Amino acid sequence: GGGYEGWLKYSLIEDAGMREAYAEKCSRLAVVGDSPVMASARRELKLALSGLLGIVPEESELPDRGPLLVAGVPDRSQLFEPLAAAGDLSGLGEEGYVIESSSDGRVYLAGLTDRAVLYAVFGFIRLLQNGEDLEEIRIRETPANGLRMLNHWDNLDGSVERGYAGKSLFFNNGEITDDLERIEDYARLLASCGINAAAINNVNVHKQETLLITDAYLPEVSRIAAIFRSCGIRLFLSVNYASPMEIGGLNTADPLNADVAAWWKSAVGNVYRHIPDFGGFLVKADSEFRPGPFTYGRNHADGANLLADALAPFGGLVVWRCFVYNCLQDWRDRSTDRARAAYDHFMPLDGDFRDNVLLQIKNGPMDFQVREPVSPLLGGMKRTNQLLELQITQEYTGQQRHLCYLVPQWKEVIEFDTRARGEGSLVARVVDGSLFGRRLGGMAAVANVGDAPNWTGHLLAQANLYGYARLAWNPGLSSEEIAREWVRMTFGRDWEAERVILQMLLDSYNIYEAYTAPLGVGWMVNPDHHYGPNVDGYEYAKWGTYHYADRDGIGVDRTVATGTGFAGQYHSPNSERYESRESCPDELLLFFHHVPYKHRLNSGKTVIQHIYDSRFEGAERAAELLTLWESIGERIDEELYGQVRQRLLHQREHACEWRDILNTYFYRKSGIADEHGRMIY
Ligand code: BDP
Repeated sequence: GGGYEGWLKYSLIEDAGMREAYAEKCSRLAVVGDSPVMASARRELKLALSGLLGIVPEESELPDRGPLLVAGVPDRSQLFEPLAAAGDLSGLGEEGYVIESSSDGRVYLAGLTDRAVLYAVFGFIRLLQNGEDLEEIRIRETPANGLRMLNHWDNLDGSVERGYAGKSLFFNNGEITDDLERIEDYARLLASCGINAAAINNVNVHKQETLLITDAYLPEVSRIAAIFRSCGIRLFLSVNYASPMEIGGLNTADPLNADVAAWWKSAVGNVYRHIPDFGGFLVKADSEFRPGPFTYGRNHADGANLLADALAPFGGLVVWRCFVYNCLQDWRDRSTDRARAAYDHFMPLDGDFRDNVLLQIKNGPMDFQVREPVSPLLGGMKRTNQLLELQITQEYTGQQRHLCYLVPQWKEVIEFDTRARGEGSLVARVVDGSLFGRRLGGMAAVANVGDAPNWTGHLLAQANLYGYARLAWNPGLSSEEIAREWVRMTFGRDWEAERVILQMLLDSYNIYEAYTAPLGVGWMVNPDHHYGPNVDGYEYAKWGTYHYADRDGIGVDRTVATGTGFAGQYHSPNSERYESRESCPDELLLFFHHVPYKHRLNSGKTVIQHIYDSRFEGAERAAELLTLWESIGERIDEELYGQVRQRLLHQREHACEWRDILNTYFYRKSGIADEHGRMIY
């Protein structure tokens, strides 16, 4: 209860007709194979059938005729002969699956590997949860992205960097957790929506965490890896670039030094002795005080390739982050605009990385703000594997106290046309590898979970975890399709509740944007913890200058003509579109331009009036979220209803604080009154 089951809440389907029709199809079950993954598949199917349909299917591997649900890899049993005869399965790859019914009442859940069968099983359960028709069903699904990864920013002491849902699921007080049951349930949730990789420790690797790749921790880490394995998930670890010095006793971590290379080789060999399917390393280097190759006058290709060579013999990957910038700048010249940094560092290295390196690029050039343009590095590089990095944990988007369904933001990112190879060069195609014919690619995202009873603190924030995973599997799904699935699976099938929760989810990102920082400026938050409004909190800090508001105007000039030149990092015609005030989209105007308060947006409003209007409107709409939720109070489990209501109450109040502080600030700066006289000064 309390949201713990998440979207795998298998409550009895209330519609008796539907339930019975399903029950008939599922009355007999044959799961072929008994590997750990197949055991997960069998267990999950039985759990779902008993919960959703109230049945315990008769299990048999050799049934004669009649209805039968069959799950497995086709060439392992004669049961699949009709399926194999019906179509070619060879294109499914390692993770693709089919769900097909036959005329004699059978339903096949099949794929070429055990993992694929597990996905077929979860796909089938989702059909039941969503009330889909099983007659003449023919589904064929293959994931668009090879890597569908989560990054956990968890520390060994049990804290979670930017975590808003309690303590770590993996670590506790300097040890690996012994609550493995919780990890099993977590792995089920992830597998159900197709996550296949997860780094379990923070990218900021501190002293103690450096030891995770040693015998001090590997025996316990391998137990987590085994649970993950049974759900088709490969475990990754974040590593400290200076490990050879910190734990290897060397006096350098220079990537071109032979002793350093030998040290990594032996460290990696040891990891694989414990975890034979270990995924690889996630690395944050030369960023925010983390060590890296710059110390030795080497570049990031040297750095990444060193680790890649150690991992390659075992099939391991290096996920190397591009979040590299000077965090102690005070921006006196254009070369230090933080927005430019990732591109400036990595573009010259395009083509220099080994095949088993993926560069992980944050969606925007800055850092997970509510609104940023898409990073020009995505689609900038053409000869390098690229992984899109998103942030599920709501660091800058309300910290899981505000409702902010992020899938609409992510959809805008993956549908952005980079123009790298002319029209249609979407980010989705850059990262899935198809645009430039890359073998590896995918998405990674910072997880939003912790040991909170409902995993994510805000119950509705579960939709972000689910949504990210579904999008990584199939970027073509719409925000609404994903939200609808999640609502049905979590709350059951109640049309009125579904309509209302969908509306709340789908509007929430725009609402959040409307009462917080306007038109792409970002960072008007309290320093350090990043929660709540702070108009100048970062404005004069050495981390960077972000909105440039003075008495005459606001915004950051990032044009080529008069600013930092950042707009020039995009392919044409995006670069020209951002360069000009007229064609720059309103919502990004202040990211690219410094304009007078009375500058007119394409919407027809002045910038200052837009600021006032949208903050008033945003706060009003935040209050409506609560009203909407209250309107379905009777239809929702009381405890869940109460959890969410409490957060929406806080959001309503906090949105007013945002509105008032922002509006007062801009009124004082500009001296221009609100046209509608809503403020009393
Ligand atoms: C920022 C976070 C910081 C992370 C950093 C990163 O504030 O906690 O360490 O990103 O991505 O958003 O490395």
